[in-house]
Amino acid sequence: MSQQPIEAAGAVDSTVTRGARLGADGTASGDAPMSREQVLEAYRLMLQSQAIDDLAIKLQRLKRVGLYAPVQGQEAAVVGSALALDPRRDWLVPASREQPAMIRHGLPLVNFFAGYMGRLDSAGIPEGVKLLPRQQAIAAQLPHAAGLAWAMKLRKERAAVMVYCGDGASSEGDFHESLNLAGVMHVPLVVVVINNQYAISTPFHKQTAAQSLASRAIGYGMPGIAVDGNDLFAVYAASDDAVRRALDGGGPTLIECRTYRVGFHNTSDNPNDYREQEEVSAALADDPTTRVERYVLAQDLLSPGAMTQLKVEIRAELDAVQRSVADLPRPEADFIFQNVYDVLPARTEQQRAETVKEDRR
Ligand SMILES: Cc1ncc(C[n+]2csc(CCOP(=O)(O)OP(=O)(O)O)c2C)c(N)n1
Ligand SMILES: [Mg+2]
Repeated sequence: MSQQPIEAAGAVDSTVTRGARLGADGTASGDAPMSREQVLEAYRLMLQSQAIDDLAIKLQRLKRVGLYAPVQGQEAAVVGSALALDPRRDWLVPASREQPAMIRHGLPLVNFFAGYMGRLDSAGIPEGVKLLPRQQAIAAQLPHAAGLAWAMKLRKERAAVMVYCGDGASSEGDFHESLNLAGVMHVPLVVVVINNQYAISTPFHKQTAAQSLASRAIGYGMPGIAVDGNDLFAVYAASDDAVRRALDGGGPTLIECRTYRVGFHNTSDNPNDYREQEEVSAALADDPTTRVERYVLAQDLLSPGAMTQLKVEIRAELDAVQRSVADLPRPEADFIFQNVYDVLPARTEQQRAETVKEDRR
């Protein structure tokens, strides 16, 4: 077999994209890659994501939510990529911090809150919604996504699969195996790596000696592109290109969105233990939603009054949903022991009995 030509490296653009992009002051250079309706949809989803973060953290403090991982700081990366998909056609495979993408793809708010508030009977993904569940096991969603994309190809269905993972996940074996398979089988997969600079407390430079995660794409024989993950337009443009390539039989793409996890890893984490406040302040000053908000005002897409009204409506809707979910029946305590084993092992059976007894007190 002849050797892979070295020029293949030329196919890989691992630099941060330039061109028609949205700057920190809210001005776009070049033509906007999104329509007016798409910008407004993105802005609404970004505001809703912020409101969900606030509400879920409050509910966790009230012991009504078990654990929550906020999106804060990553809204443009998550929303900009998800908006490149057609939910009726394409599949979305999340990691565990892509809440607005899951909602945009068709997960109803009630089901979303039911999952976090332990009303598991109501938390499922409705039939027909092309979405996989949140994945807590780091990188374990990637083999599923590569397989799903391969299935689309085998079935000759014209659909793209978008899978998310973090910078930390990109150091797992599952990442390598999945991207390698996706490259070899030339499947319609878009891998969005949300590089938020941390895997819990481990900063990027301790996770990898590489300068760029996008440059890994060359090893899998696919295009790799790094974008400013706080720039809605840059993320959308790169994702839209990648989805089109997937649909047109051009195979997989790796997109690295460079952003910052402004919030804590999750509600059980204290990031002040491992990072400096100046770093967080700098990220806060480059908030991705503020960029879009400035653009929306400058382009007169919404008046200041309509913007305030929208924020009030979003919060009121979430509050109503969370109240309705709180009224749903709780599952019995032994629910968590079902659907794994046919016959429970002795120790697990003992735990089940203790849990049920504890719950009846
Ligand atoms: C297989 C596995 N190993 C370890 C963990 C514990 N863990 C939870 S989140 C996390 C870090 C993930 O970092 P990253 O992939 O960058 O995603 P982020 O949390 O920053 O969104 C780890 C190690 C886990 N959930 N699964
Ligand atoms: Mg991370």
